[in-house]
Amino acid sequence: MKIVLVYPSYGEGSHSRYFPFGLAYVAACLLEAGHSVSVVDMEGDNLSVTDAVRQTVDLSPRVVAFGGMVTRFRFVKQLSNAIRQKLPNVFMLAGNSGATTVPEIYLKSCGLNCVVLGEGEITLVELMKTLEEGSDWHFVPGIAWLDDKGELKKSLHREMIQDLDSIPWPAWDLFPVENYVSSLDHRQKKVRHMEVLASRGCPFSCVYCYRIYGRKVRRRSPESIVAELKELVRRYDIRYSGFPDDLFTSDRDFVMKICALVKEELPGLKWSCLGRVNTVDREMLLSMKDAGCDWISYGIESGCDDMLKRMRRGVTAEQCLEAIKLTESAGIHADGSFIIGMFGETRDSVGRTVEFCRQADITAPMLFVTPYPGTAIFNTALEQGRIPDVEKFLEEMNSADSLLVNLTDFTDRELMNLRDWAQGTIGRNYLLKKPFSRIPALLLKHYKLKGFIGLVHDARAFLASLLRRE
Ligand code: B12
Ligand code: SF4
Repeated sequence: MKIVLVYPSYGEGSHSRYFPFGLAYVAACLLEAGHSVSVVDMEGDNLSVTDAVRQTVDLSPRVVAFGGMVTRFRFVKQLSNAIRQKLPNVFMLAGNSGATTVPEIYLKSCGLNCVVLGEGEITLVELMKTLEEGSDWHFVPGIAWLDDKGELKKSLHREMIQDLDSIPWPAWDLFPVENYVSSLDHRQKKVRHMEVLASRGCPFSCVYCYRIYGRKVRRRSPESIVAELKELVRRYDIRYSGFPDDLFTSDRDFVMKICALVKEELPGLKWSCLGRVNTVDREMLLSMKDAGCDWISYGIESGCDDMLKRMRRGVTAEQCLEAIKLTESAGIHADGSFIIGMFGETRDSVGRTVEFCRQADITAPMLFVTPYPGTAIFNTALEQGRIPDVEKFLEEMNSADSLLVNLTDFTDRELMNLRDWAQGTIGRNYLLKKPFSRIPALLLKHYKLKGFIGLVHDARAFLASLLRRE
């Protein structure tokens, strides 16, 4: 069957390029099942909505399927409505975190025939088989649709895939892979890169997080992971990789085995991962360093224990500080992510986060807490009437750089000022700790990324932060 997979853009003018692993996995399974699969990639090819619609329509597909996380909803909506006008009989569906958590909105606003809930590999293949055979697709487990009265219906629950090694590797070549490999990586560095997913699932319960893969952690075999890395080096000459898994560092034996294999079979490859602070120890970090790991990003979120408790992080600020110091002392750069604006946030709690960053000697963007669908805080915010129009909220979503839903007792303006103050102070403390090496390095990086005008803009923002007081 002729299927077009569409990767919606993240935002107009966005320069980031994030390889769509979800779509690439389902594409690989569709190819394996013998379907004819094409990709229209707004992000990878930098397409406008008009171009993406034209490319899709020109392919005359029987099925159009949209991917992309919830932040890309507005593009799914624009694309799907335009495609429906030109191809009234095409079967349209969407998958990924947005379609899974707010299926009704996707179905109603995008004119979709159904959405795929959760893991898509097996569900989509079964759905396509059923469509091809002309049988009733409503019985395929793992989907949702609207009935004649416009009410949401769901088929039986789809069990998670237990053996991750049974899933084929992502179908990289269907996408403009060179554009991804040669784009800036998540550290804003230009090095040929492509990441690899090593596991799925997370047992923790952070209130701002949505776990599409459930609480049980499933891991691929280290052999399969390293074989995939070798294939990426062979095919695309990648020099840098990474594991953006929720919990890459949570199983010591698993990490140690991967390190041993990477060291032996891929000497010279550098890589990064996401980490959880209470799952690393010195010996493990040294092995990771030895195997090429040069960067770990920890989800720290706050430097205040009370806020960490409210977030149900299950760790303390002290543990976060220790992990960062341990990581740096093992020769690996430690990075952290921070959020501001949780229920109960105060000036004092934000001040503690700023102080935490000073002690840890790190800088990081501070994003606004956003109650993404599927999270505990989304439900609370809805109950409290803080999201009066969910669809509008989805359409406005971005990378959490602007305040969309205020969960605090501050006014919007106060919270935004507090964020600017905290962000500025964290950056200033960091730069002024080693001014002669850090300030020129930062200016050079910004010049490379944004050109002279961007550089002037950032320099002014830095100077303004020196003057700002909270
Ligand atoms: C890597 C990653 C990123 C990368 C970029 C990813 C990308 N390609 O855009 C970076 C670091 C940039 C990033 C940023 C953000 N991220 Co992020 N990210 C992830 C992470 C860790 C892995 C995503 C991934 O590749 N997974 C592996 C693939 C295989 O899984 P998948 O995409 O879910 O695909 C499966 C199913 O969803 C489904 N599926 C997917 N697509 C399709 C399509 C079809 C047609 C079908 C049938 C099925 C299907 O089948 C796939 C295979 O089983 C997830 C957490 C997670 N465990 O998934 C968070 C996650 C997706 N991110 C999230 C968030 C909130 C963000 C940010 C908004 C954070 C922020 N505050 O700035 C930004 C937004 C960025 C943007 N540009 O849109 C949330 C989304 C929450 C939600 N309710 O939707 C997640 C779930 C984290 C979390 N646990 O809360 N992210
Ligand atoms: S934030 Fe990380 S540790 Fe917390 S539930 Fe989400 S994936 Fe798990």
